[in-house]
Amino acid sequence: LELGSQLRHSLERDELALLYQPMVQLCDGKTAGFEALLRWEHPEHGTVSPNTFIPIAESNGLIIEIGKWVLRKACQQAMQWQEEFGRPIMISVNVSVRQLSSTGFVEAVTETLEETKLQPECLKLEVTESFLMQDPESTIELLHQLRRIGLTIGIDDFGTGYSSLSYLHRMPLDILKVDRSFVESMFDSEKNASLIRSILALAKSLELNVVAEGVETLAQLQRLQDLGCHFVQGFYFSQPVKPECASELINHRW
Ligand code: G
Ligand code: G
Ligand code: MN
Ligand code: NA
Repeated sequence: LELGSQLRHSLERDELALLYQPMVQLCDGKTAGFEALLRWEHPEHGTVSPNTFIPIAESNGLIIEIGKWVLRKACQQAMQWQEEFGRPIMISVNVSVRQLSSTGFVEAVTETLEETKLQPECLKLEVTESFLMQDPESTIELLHQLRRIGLTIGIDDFGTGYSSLSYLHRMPLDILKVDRSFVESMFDSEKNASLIRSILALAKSLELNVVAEGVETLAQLQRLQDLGCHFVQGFYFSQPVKPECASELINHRW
């Protein structure tokens, strides 16, 4: 059977799972929240990366159902942590282009929040730069609707797409996530170092908080802190982990 039709059964067979990667707040070294990252535990192929199956789910339409499952699961988990730890825990969910553009997306998010009782302020949606620029006028409207509900919106993988600056400053956004390729190469040359400085300056002028992704070394962490980055994420702190392991990171001081 091809992967696409197997994917169709993955939900009912309980083969999808979310891992959680902590996002660390630099001003106090506290865990600010987690990004939910989807995995498919395939009975024969083992763990399949979302890089492989999300494009399939996008093309056969399953992304809508999978996306709803991810959203509900992540909100339930955040609510469970809130009850356990007595304070709100921020959760970030990646949403794909087709999911965001589908009719009823805003309603589906609203329903999930009502069902799970999670405060909207605890939910962050990560959208890609390419999505934002695909149809900027309707995107601006959609983001306003999501913002009115109370959600936080972040641009994921920033710097890898082609953002129009004139549109970017009109987009109702809260967070800019610097793509990990910039963090990876920041010590390679003076040019690369100034590139990351420029992204941070842009974020500042757009009044966006910055998350640097893919932080793997102490040197990267220190430089990012000096450059005024607000949040960091990466293997230096933790890989994406199962919910039980993530629980242990909530009160950890980094
Ligand atoms: O977790 P990992 O680094 O393997 O993720 C690979 C890619 O899959 C990343 O671009 C990430 O944003 C994307 N991804 C992970 N989880 C989800 C999800 O739940 N929904 C969508 N649409 N993309 C996801
Ligand atoms: O596109 P997005 O930013 O959502 O992708 C998240 C992906 O990045 C996940 O698959 C996650 O496993 C991966 N990731 C997270 N931290 C690091 C890191 O420090 N180094 C590398 N190479 N990948 C990372
Ligand atoms: Mn992401
Ligand atoms: Na990214």
